[in-house]
Amino acid sequence: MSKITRRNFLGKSVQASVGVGLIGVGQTACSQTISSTESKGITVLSTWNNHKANKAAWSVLQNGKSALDAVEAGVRVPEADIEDRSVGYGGRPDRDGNVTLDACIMDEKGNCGSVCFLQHIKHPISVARKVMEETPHVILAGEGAYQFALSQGFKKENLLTEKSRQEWEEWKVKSKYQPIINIEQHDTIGMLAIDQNGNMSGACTTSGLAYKLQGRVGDSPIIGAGMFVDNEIGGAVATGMGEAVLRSLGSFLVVELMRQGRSPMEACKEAVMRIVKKQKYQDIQVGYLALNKAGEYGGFAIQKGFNCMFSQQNEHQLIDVDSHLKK
Ligand code: SD4
Repeated sequence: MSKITRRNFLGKSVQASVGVGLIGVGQTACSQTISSTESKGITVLSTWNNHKANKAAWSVLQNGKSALDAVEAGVRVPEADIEDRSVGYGGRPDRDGNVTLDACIMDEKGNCGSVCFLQHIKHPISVARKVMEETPHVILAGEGAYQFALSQGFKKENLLTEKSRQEWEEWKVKSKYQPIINIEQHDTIGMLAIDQNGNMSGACTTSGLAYKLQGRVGDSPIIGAGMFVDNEIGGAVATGMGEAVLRSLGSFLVVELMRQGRSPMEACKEAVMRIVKKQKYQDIQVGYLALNKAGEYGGFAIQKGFNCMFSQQNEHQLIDVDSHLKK
């Protein structure tokens, strides 16, 4: 039986974790050579406390299936979960009451697929995979994505739950658009996995920011912004205020920084610091997670309160991620 534990993943304690040999996140990153590190076996990393999603992905990997199958199966869990208010079914609507979904997926060969502004379909990640596998395109949007989903056998469903509808009705009284850090920007799932062949894939899926303008698309379905995988190096995922991630193409940046020798945590930190340097950051959250080919992970966020699920060696850990702002 796998077990779930909780630990802190703050800058200093990361270094300390190297000592216990569990994960080598903070190892003298700049000089780290990935090829010299022994494989740590199948691995899953996801944003926020998505332990059910990690476990679903884990069992797919344990059955010898691909990282691509694992990330799809993993993120389908919150997509179907009515309690997850930032993803799929049960997600908060835009300001006109429409639940609109964004998702993308990428495999170890660099193939990718994405849907954005998709309505009425519970599993946008599976539609994104179909875009990747069944079309010559990368992104389908809106009505076109919806029609494509229907043509692939997906069913039309009402995704606006009573709870979300009531909250939206209450919101309309004042109609104040001010996303709340770690609440309305919370729970988007970005997931990276390494399978038994050492291949990495990634997925990201969200209903985006609550009460956004109709038609708004965030970072999550944009390859290189919400998620990016390069099987030679590693992958990265983002959560939080999508506009800030889009302006800096964050996930691609994190992977490129790892290519230059940064550890996963250092790469995430530098990508966060680019936002801090060039954008208004005080009232927004952005968190990055990265996983390199050796199975080492790291993360960094603007604000306190970001955490992640890390699964390796049959252990699932909920880990607090370090941040630029400490309060
Ligand atoms: C977006 N990045 O649409 C997403 C929101 C998010 O947890 O990450 N929520 O901007």
